[in-house]
Amino acid sequence: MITVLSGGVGAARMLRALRTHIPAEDLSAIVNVGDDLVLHGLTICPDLDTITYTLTGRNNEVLGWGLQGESWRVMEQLGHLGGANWFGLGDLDLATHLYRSQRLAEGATKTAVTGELAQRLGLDIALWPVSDDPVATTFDSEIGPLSFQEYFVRHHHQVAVRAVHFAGAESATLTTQTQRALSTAERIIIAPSNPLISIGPMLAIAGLREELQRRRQDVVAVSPIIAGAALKGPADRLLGELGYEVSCVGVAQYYEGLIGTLVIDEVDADLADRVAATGCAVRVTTTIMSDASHAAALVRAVLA
Ligand code: FO1
Repeated sequence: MITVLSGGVGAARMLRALRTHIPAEDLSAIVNVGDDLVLHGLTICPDLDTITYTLTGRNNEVLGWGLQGESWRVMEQLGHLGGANWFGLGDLDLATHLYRSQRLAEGATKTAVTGELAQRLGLDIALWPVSDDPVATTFDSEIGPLSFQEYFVRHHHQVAVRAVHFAGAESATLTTQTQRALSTAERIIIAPSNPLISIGPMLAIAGLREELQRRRQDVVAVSPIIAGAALKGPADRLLGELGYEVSCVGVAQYYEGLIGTLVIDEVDADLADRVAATGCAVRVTTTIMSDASHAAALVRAVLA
């Protein structure tokens, strides 16, 4: 079993590449729930949905989230009514949130609903929310406290952040499925997701950090920072604002003691010694999954 600690888009692409090399029954993803929100009375789980949509060939590759062939009539009408439409929920995507919200209201767990949606949409790998308890990533920013999606979407992650919090993490527990996916994994991969806000919320839940420390030699992370910048999203900016070096060395420092190997991009080969000085092995390869051959190279590096 290969288990991947996953955020959104970067993790979805890594899982899609892994899936072409290993059988579905040998691949599972443990997914961040810190981006989840309740809006219009609906529970929305962006990272779980991005992975489900991407691995079933449905993700809107232009936006990076939501569904292909989407229309926006509900949002347009909501705008006419004066409702909140800053967070775009497409007409087709809304069906996912309606289904999930109804099932949660009936008492189903997030884990169970994720499995139902995955099965109906034809996802063949195991997909587990890290916890069934609420864990909400929030920010202390220059304009005051912000929820994850207020920071990310409403303010386009363009406001300075002073601190990140994971509300609820102190009392949240890992699900039994998550614990099993970790304990039975021959290798645990940390996807090239944002360390601070995609992997960080999971590390804040009791048991996960300890399990990575215990299994450290089997843990391989992929740096999402290449030549001092993130391919997508605010990982570079947040690392700097929260006092980390904005490079794969900063990523290695954030994961210090938790990983046996960090995979870094070949453009950062000159930083390999400084990464190794944090106490992990370093593997240098192309980490941008721009086509099938590059994705295959990254897969070989994380599985080697
Ligand atoms: N990202 C945006 O930039 N704008 C949106 O309006 C937006 C809506 C949205 C709806 C459902 C969903 O599953 C994801 C959505 N995202 C949107 C992406 C999401 O905010 C982030 O990419 C992730 O939370 C970060 O991984």
